[in-house]
Amino acid sequence: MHNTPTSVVTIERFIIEQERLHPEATGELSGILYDVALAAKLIASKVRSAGLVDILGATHHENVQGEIQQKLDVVANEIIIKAMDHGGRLCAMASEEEPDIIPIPEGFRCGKYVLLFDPLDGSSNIDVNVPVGTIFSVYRKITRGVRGEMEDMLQPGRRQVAAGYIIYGSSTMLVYTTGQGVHGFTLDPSIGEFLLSHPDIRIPERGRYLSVNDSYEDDWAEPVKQLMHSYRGIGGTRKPLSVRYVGSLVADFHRNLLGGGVFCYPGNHRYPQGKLRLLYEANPLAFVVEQAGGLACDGQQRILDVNPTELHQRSPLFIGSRDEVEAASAMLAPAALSASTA
Ligand code: AFP
Repeated sequence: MHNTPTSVVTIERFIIEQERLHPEATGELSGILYDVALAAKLIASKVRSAGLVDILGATHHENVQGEIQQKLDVVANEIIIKAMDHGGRLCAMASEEEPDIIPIPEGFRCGKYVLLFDPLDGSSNIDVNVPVGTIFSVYRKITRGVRGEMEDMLQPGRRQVAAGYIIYGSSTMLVYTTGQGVHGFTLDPSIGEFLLSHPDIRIPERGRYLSVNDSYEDDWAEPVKQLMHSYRGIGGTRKPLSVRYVGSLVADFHRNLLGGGVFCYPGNHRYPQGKLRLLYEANPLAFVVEQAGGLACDGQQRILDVNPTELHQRSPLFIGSRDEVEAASAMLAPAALSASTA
């Protein structure tokens, strides 16, 4: 396969080409990726018109038909469920927006995969026209029954078979991996197609950017404070990283993936596990970053090796360029990361 940014390759064609590399593939995973791409287009069109709601709709709460306006994260959640539940490829889903497993409705066939997703991450940024994103993660079912169960959801991230995200920014991009590198597609809104724009993304080994909300500094443990000081070059130990923090994980992650950098959301005294969710945020982005040559840890161990115990479990996160995450791991949990990735 010799796809370059100058050849016009739709996401559908790319997925088919990837599938051909696996003669044993049944096409089910490809089908999931098509459906995710469809959901992404539907969500993108809603996000694009978010700023027009107050102009076209009657009030803050009612639209022109007199229906109650739903928050966009709820809309995105419904779009994904409706795009995915009837394809016969999934046996259950889980969403950051829903307390429990989302079953496949009666009457539809169940497949051999589960999908976990954060439908609209960073949604508090929508009101101020700042990029938001969708994050997704796919695992093969491990239980024996027809329907997906909690055990299928609570698998360590290293067992993911696909993961990725969609960023609704100045353009809409879908970035995903199935364990064979990381590939990015940009939505051409004039034809409604995702076109291959970033084949085989590699994250620079050294970072340029540091993404962290340092208003929590007073609550950080001493080693975390030291790590952040070192990233900033305080004390002259290294060239400082430039601070860039959007407050939308997907946007911060995407910048660091392309330009090199590290995103940190440490635990603190008040929230020892931080804010981000292991299954919907940390694991999928960790799979992407490792496939691009980077690393992700929680300060104690590699993210992809954490054994989840709860659907909505939170996790500290240090993710991005290899050198920067190794520095985090060396300062916060000496020797742990290098042992698990060796
Ligand atoms: P919202 O969905 O509430 O905007 O949260 C976004 C988010 O989960 C993630 O996208 C950001 O990186 C992180 O929270 C920002 O959290 P802080 O405001 O605590 O820095």
